[in-house]
Amino acid sequence: MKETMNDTILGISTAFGKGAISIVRMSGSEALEIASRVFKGKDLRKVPSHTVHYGHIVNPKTEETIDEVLVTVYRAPKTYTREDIVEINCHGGIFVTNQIFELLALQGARIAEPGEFTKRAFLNGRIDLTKAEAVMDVIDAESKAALRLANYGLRGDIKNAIDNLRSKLMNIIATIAVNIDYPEYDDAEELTNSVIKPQIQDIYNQLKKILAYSSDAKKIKEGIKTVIIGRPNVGKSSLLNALLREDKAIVTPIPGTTRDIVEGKLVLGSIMLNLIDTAGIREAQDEVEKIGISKSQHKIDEAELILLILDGSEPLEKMDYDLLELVRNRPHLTVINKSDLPLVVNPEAFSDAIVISATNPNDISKLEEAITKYVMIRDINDTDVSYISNTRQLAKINEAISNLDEAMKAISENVYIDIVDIYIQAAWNSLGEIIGEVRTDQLIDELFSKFCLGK
Ligand SMILES: Nc1nc2c(ncn2[C@@H]2O[C@H](COP(=O)(O)OP(=O)(O)OP(=O)(O)O)[C@@H](O)[C@H]2O)c(=O)[nH]1
Ligand SMILES: [Mg+2]
Repeated sequence: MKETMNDTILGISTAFGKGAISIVRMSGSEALEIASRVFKGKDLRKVPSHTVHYGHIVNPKTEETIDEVLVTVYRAPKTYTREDIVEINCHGGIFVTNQIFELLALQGARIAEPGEFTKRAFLNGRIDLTKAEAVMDVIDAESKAALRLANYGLRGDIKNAIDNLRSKLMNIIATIAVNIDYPEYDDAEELTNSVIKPQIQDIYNQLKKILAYSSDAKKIKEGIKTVIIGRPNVGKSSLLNALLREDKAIVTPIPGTTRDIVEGKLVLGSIMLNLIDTAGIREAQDEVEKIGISKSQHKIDEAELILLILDGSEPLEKMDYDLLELVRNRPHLTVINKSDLPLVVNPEAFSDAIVISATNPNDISKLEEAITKYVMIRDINDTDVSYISNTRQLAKINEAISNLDEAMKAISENVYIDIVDIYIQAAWNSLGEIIGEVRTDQLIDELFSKFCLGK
């Protein structure tokens, strides 16, 4: 069915499955009318906005009662979508929820596309694109810090920062357009060099700063890819299990136990690690192990943090030295394991080794502290910068940066001012796409389709 903005949409806004309550939601000009046809209680068309009403959902044809419910009525424009909204809180069974949903659909409400409620909020001008994307980030947040970042977006910090930069660009565009005669400058060339160029440079610097902080923001949102490596039997899987507090990977005294990648998520305060346990690296004994080892090597290349595990109870082998060399120029921590056994590896020989036993919970806390310290994400309370973690938004920031770079180059080369103007306008457009002031229908459709149903 083709979406239009005029019809009344219908969605189940709670997660699919059995629960204490479910919420069936409608938005649109017919929402109150449709709801009142199936609701026995007060006349919903006459109740004030933002009020809750007790009653029953009754099939108007059969007069059969379907559920006892609470209905909340929100009248436009102070609602999530800026349209009339009705939310039915029913009992949280799958069957009963679907019954109410179907009944409303039969009365003329159209089943909403994923994200269509939020899309309406955007199209009706209640929120900009950065806020819409922040709604999704709030839902997806997996740690305290990720939630805090999402809330910056929701509060409008990103929109404000972008608006501010865009209005500065608009000033430059206006200056060029009116071609003001500055008596104190002999010619246009001097004007662009001494007035316009520093202004562009300033905006450029601010965008660069956003980019610099965004890598932290991305890590907070998506987690840090952390790979556990080492030769067979050093205790990689034991360590993964200890960190996850779960028997996720198989542990045996037989070297070559882990043959495939085992993954898990670990939240450490404000950061999240995507932990990956790998097959121990050695001369493979068979085909399966060979594949496992080659996967391990791939993971090392993609890692944002490597935990290199050494067995402290045995003399180091050539493979240990090879691995130490491999991680030398990559972000890594060296972990000497099995410290409950007599140590033959001297920790002093390493500048930064952490000595632990994977079997000792205190040591696991010690390792977690070391990881947190090593990763050291800047304090995200820094209010001076807007953190952007969204890939689409970052691509647009990059576009704006390269256009401003071109503009400054053009000025240095004394290129005709109209060309400079084109680059500045392109940058202004790229920033406009971040907040959705410049947009295509395709972008909007794609973006909202990533939402859950009923949101
Ligand atoms: N004493 C002692 N034994 C440990 C410790 N950590 C792991 N082990 C033992 O070492 C053996 C190998 O442990 P795993 O965790 O399977 O080692 P791995 O590095 O994953 O081995 P592969 O998967 O074969 O590469 C098991 O018998 C563990 O119980 C430790 O801190 N102290
Ligand atoms: Mg293992």
